[in-house]
Amino acid sequence: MDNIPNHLPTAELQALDAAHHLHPFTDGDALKKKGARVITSASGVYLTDSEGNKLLDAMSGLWCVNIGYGRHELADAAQYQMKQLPYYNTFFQTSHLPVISLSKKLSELSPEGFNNVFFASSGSEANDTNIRICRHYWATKGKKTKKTIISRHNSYHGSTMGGASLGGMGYMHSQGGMPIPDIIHIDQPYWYGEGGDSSPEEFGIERAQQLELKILELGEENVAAFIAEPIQGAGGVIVPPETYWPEIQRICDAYEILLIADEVICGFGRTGNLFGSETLNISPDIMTIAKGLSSGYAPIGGSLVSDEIADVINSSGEFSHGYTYSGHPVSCAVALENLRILEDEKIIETASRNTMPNLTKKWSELIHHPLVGDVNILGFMGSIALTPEKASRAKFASPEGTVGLICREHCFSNNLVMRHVGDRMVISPPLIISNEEIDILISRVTKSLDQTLFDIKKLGLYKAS
Ligand code: PXG
Repeated sequence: MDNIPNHLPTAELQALDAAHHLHPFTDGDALKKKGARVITSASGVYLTDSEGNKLLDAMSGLWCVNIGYGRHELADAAQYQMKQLPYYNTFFQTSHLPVISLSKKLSELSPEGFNNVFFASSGSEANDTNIRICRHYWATKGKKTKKTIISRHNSYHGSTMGGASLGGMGYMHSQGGMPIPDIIHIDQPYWYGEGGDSSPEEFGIERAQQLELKILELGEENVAAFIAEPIQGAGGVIVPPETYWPEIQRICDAYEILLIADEVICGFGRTGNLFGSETLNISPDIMTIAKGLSSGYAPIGGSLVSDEIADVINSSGEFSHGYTYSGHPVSCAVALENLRILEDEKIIETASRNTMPNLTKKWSELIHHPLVGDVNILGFMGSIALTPEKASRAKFASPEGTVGLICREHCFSNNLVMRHVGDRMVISPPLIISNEEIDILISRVTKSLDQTLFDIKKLGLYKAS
């Protein structure tokens, strides 16, 4: 079945959606006025909406559909598993075939010294697990005061109380009393926006050294871990200066703290290797995984932990933590099939050899557009910063995100899904995007930028703050 046949007219679907569905990260009243875009099917890199429009999805859904849409092998794997064993848990000394196979597979694929995984159903849950694991790890080792986790402003680690607290989004913290205790944020390595007159190299070192200063301020005996995305995704695809990660690694090695690499977006090929940590030469103790693990076809996440952490947790008596769906058999079967396709079809190798360099080249040329002040790209994570004044890296006088939103709307009208984060535009296409589709993507981005420039001039928004 390619589509839900004979669905209701779009306006009726939108009215039902508005009446009964509370959307994530959405202004409900604004959505009610406008009506949701209803997606009905998808194939490859294209989505089809209820009006029959075909949109190029340059966001892989929400950074997750790494193998592209429409791979029926994953549907077959899910169907087989649902018939065989739709559910069983992994609590109380039980297990099942898909979770055993996936755990083994992930151990084979992970860097040396990573042979254990704790499963969740999402990246948020997995990061909540990480809070539990790293605090329990230190307590088991007799270091009960090592509880504080250092994270970064403008990082994204999920939307549960734990995940959102780890994340550095002020607008999330302000709704519901976050961050929870013992989570502290340092500044992000965002040179274009915050680097002032320093060079990117100097700035990368300075921002990394904030970690060391924070450890010294809090006392090493009170710090459990540092968590970071190898490349910030939801914060606007911020590729850190080259000096940043080596300095962070030096600090994490020099002090007795755990390093958690949140690979929820970077993992499973997005940066050209299986993990972003490989691309950026990071040696973490824990890696958060989700999204690309199943290419979004089924909800699954997890925490890959070092052997040392697994040994300590195993020796601690009962670890009183887990989710009904930890290691859900259908999600595990789907993830296994996804990993098989990624491997057998050499999707990551092909992208990193062929399409990633091509997109990098063409994306980088967008710097010549009058509205673009900055281009960031690594693998298939790209961003551009919109600016009214390239030379000074100025922001717009209008509230942040006004121009970005205008641009995103033009993208939609041009049948392109590109997200805006404030006035940065971001992309994260499926790994299977072809060079011809990259040309279509770039031409739609360029057209949308031209239309945005035209509009903001007309509206008087082409002004620096
Ligand atoms: N860590 C990172 C690095 C993420 O990007 C999560 C954890 C949480 O995963 P779950 O599966 O709980 O959503 C994420 C999720 C956006 C956007 O608009 C980004 C995410 C989720 C939803 C929207 O950029 N990232």
